[in-house]
Amino acid sequence: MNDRIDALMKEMEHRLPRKRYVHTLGVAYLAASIAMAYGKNYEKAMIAGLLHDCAKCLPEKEILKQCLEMGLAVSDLEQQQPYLLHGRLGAWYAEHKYGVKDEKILNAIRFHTTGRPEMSFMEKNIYLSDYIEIGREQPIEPDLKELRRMAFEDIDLAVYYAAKNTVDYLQRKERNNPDKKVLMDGAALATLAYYKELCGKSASVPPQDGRK
Ligand code: DGI
Ligand code: FE
Ligand code: FE
Repeated sequence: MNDRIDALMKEMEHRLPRKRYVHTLGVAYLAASIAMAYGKNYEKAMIAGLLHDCAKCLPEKEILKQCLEMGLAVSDLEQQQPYLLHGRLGAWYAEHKYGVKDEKILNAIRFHTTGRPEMSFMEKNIYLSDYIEIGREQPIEPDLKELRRMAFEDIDLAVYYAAKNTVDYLQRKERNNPDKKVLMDGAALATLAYYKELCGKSASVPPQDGRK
């Protein structure tokens, strides 16, 4: 293991609650494995995985406050749901606190919650690894077996299903809690529309949802 990865691992272990750290390690090792399967740089994937949720565990008010202080863009929707900003703030931390200069790693952290159209391989890898890492199991949900296999074979198609499951999940949540409206980020819908178009022909029967 290279020293930088080892140091970041220790840093995250120290800073994150245990459950978030275990998820973080799951994402980091899975992202490294997916990178290996496609002949990509697995150490960079591991760094992105280790840092993707580094700003997740702050109170929402604090996330919003820090984003505004750092001059990061905040939409009206994000103002109402600041947890959507943890990737953007996390990318800022990665750059300014953890010394990450690689723009691909920073973007993978920045866009990991909603994804976006035309993602780089690294962005797709972190978006997907975050969704399917082994800790993402819920006894009440069908498993993610098919999507986990697909991630190693057709990453665009796997991204499409992950985006579809996420949007379906949020729409279901909105239906079940009519008083507490779930605000869908335009980026999540744009991700789904783009990968649906890209994979249109083969996207017929989606694997089941495993989103928490
Ligand atoms: O930080 P993690 O929990 O590991 O995972 P994440 O960064 O993907 O965040 C997951 C949550 O984000 C999940 O509950 C779905 C939610 N989410 C994704 N896109 C949107 C969204 N929530 C809202 N309200 N709107 C979105 O567009
Ligand atoms: Fe996250
Ligand atoms: Fe995560």
